[in-house]
Amino acid sequence: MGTVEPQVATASDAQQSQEIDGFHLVIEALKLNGINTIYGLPGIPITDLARLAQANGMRVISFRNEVNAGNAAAIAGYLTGKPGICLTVSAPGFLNGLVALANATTNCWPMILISGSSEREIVDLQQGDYEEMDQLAIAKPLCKAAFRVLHAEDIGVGIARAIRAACSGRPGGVYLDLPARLFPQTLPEEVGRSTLIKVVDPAPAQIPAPEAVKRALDLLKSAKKPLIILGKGASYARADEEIRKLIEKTGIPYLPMSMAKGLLPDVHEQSAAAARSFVLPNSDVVMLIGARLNWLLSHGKGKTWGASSPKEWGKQKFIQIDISPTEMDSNVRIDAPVVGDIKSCVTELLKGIDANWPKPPQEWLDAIKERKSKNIAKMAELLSQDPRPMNFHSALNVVRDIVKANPDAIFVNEGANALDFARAIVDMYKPRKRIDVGTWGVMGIGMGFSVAAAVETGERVIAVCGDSAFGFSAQEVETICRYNLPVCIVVFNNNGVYRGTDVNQGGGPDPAVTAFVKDARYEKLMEAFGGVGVYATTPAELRKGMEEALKSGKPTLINAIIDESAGTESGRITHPNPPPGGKK
Ligand code: OXT
Ligand code: ADP
Ligand code: MG
Repeated sequence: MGTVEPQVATASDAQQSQEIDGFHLVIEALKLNGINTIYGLPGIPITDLARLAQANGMRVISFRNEVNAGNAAAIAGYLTGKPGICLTVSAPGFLNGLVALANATTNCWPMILISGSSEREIVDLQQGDYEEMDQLAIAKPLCKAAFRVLHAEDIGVGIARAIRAACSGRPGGVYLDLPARLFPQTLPEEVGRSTLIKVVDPAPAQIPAPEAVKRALDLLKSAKKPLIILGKGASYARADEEIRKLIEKTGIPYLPMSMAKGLLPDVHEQSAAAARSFVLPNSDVVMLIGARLNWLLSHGKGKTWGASSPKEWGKQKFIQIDISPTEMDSNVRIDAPVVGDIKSCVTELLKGIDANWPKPPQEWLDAIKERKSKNIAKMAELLSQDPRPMNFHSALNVVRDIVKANPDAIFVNEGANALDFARAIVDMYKPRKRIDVGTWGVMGIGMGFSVAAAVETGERVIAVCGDSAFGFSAQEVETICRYNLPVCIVVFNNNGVYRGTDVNQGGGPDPAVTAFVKDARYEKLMEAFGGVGVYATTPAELRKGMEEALKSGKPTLINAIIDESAGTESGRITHPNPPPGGKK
């Protein structure tokens, strides 16, 4: 079928009608849907689209590498519920953005990657265009949906479909392929505008079946050792009030996964976070709310759950609230699936919970309390030490205080030890304030997440990054300075990946594969771009640097010197790199 040439008004028309081009149709379609920020990196063929977007009142944040722009767009989606937009050039720029798009899809965050691309006829004949690549085909397996638009009159539908695909059901990443020749196409202005679509109800409520709600309530009521696990889906669902009521009305202990911390304050008496390895194997009914039984929850079986052999699998009975029907039974049997959006599901559950709801047996609560107080006492002992050089505990003891004093600040966290110790030590007090490496445990999210958190929320941002993790996106320190964002980066500098003490086992002159330049002066990177650099060797210097950064709102990088021998390999991942010979 030949291409449909856009019907362009001719000069002979009674009145010279105004025309609108593809550039403006894309911009207007985004703005029509309340999307006013683009995270990207300019270049052929999308530089003019970025310029025009900025000229037409959109905020366009330009990065130094598209993966960071993509990470920013992904977390913007999580933080706002609207799809974050990442704009890249073709081929290599698209591929850099694809890493973040795949990560957004894995984490169920709404994001749209818009990339310019080469013309179909050249790509399909593989005739060697500039940055030639069949981007749509490459994106499809790695994201939730992927679309291409060839004609200006289809831009409205293309953007609408991308928004709806990103936000509805299980949120995720969507790829939108815009070949270069689309942008200069024109339509009569009123015709062009009439093709734009304002998406109605992009994330429709999905009401659970009454029998599913009843089945779940009956099972939960029968529990002698109930546990509720809150995942990042529960944070994303913005059902904060409903979830708090569910937990407090039932009196059931809860375990927040890392990005669900703060849905209820971590100091809440029903939090079982400090008794994790006690409650998981000893619970008898577990209600998952927006949390998958994936590797982070040991797949719902094995030693973590007191169910090492297959005959013990299903030792616990599971209730799972999730918008994805096919998530059920993914790892172990789900006895009471409740399929729907979390807000609707929890609202329906609450209708069946009144003042007579049987509280969990006191012995269960007392056993948890006892384990919690043991772990908290152990932690307090570690936090009270003040070694030189600092270790993770003494540095994080400062961070813990600063976050407590600034509960509205967004806390970005990446690394291995820098991540794992922070998860247990730094309490969160409000929902959607902790953003981290997520389901994939991906390094390099730090600066992209920090930029988007500052841009989307207007709050202060505290980013605690391992020195390796920071290195993945360090160049965006310039981006943070360029937009003068209130980001306080704390680099936990222990001279390497996991630690700085490894040696080259071959005995040669090269450093160990995990080792970095010792005592690297990361703070000078921030100073190079006009920000504030702090070199901190003590908790007092770290505290002072953080307090000043939060007070001034100036881009700040604190190079926190951490004992290079502190920390363990791969953090707390239960299956670290298998050593040679396979046995530990
Ligand atoms: O109950 P028990 O007794 O078990 O105790 C638990 C809690 O009850 C208790 N707890 C408490 N006690 C007292 N008080 C309080 N408040 C409290 N709260 C909890 O503490 C313990 C632990 O609790 P936790 O953490 O909840 O429990 P647990 O068992 O750990 O939870 C299990 C998991 C799996 C949920 C948890 O461990 C988890 O979420 N893990 C995530 C791990 C992860 O994702 N790590 C990042 C990836 S590691 C690796 O992949 C790295 N790489 C490779 C790489 C990556 N990832 N990406 C890319 C693009 N390229 C390469 C690299 C390169 S990490 C990394 C960089 C590392 O170097 P850095 O320099 O950046 O970092 P450093 O390590 O600092 O040098
Ligand atoms: P965590 O890593 O914190 O345990 P996961 O990313 O594993 O969380 O799980 C998030 C789950 O939440 C996904 O299965 C996703 O389908 C689900 N989810 C996301 N948003 C909603 C929502 N609004 N309603 C119901 N389920 C949701
Ligand atoms: Mg390190």
